Amino acid sequence: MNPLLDIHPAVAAALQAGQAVVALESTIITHGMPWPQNVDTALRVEAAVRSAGAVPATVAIMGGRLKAGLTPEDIDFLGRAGHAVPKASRRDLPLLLSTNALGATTVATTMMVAAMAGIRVFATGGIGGVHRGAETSFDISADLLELARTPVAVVCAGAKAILDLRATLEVLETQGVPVLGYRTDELPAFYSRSSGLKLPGLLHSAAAFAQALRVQDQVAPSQGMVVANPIAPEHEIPAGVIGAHIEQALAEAATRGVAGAAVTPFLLARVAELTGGASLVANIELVLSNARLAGGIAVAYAGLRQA
Ligand code: PSU
Ligand code: MN
Repeated sequence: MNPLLDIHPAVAAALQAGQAVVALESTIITHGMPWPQNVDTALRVEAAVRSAGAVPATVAIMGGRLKAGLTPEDIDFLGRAGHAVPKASRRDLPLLLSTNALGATTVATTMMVAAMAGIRVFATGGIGGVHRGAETSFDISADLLELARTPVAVVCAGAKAILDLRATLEVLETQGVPVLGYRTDELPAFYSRSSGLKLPGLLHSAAAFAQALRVQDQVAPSQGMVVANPIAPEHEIPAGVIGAHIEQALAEAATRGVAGAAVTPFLLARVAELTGGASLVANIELVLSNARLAGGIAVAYAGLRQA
């Protein structure tokens, strides 16, 4: 095992016994939602994974250690600290770990830790992607490159329309990453079910995703997968409504010169403010839905491995 990794006893016991485990990220807690909804949601997401029959492993960096599985006290601490916790993507690990720092793991680093621990399935809200204007800014999330080289399935509601979704799908295609819809053939756009962008394929059940992961283990064992689960219709914010707020947040980011790792947290927080909190409700509901689906996939996958 990686000497920098601590696996929570409940997670270690489940992995040892070949039982289902679902990884969860911590940047969504510190940078994706405000306190106290962030802590409440993180604990509800863990409960949703348990209800599906799997063990949750929320991932973070604490005291210079990689953690797979946190205590409720750890989650509360991270949630209250919020933006004071450094956002940790792949490039940040040597600095944060060697200086005993705290770090909130993004999709990229949560995948890395999940793979080290032997966890195949991960649930979150949305992945990072190609930012609009990337042809000049070169701002492409490290999440996309991680999906190309780390064998973890990320169950998400697609990616937010703050990004260039078409370019995001193109990069994933170039990198050979399967992006499969759960009962949809369109890339979901986080708050909205539809983006107008066709996916290469769709599957209809958790069991079918588990089969696809088993096959991927055999044909592309170092690759990730995007499981695109659209927000439930009753929680959706139509693209026409959210679109204007996204445009305004993007314009403000440009005016203020927000760049680098600060771009995504800035846009997420601004969109939540501009929608008067409506986007936060949608965000919470879609993460819970992703946790339930991820739990189902992890249970089915564990069953296939034991068969
Ligand atoms: N998208 C969301 N919510 C989030 C994030 C993205 O809808 O919380 C977070 C995730 O942790 C993701 C990260 O991995 O932002 C991407 O940041 P960047 O674009 O800097 O790679
Ligand atoms: Mn970036």
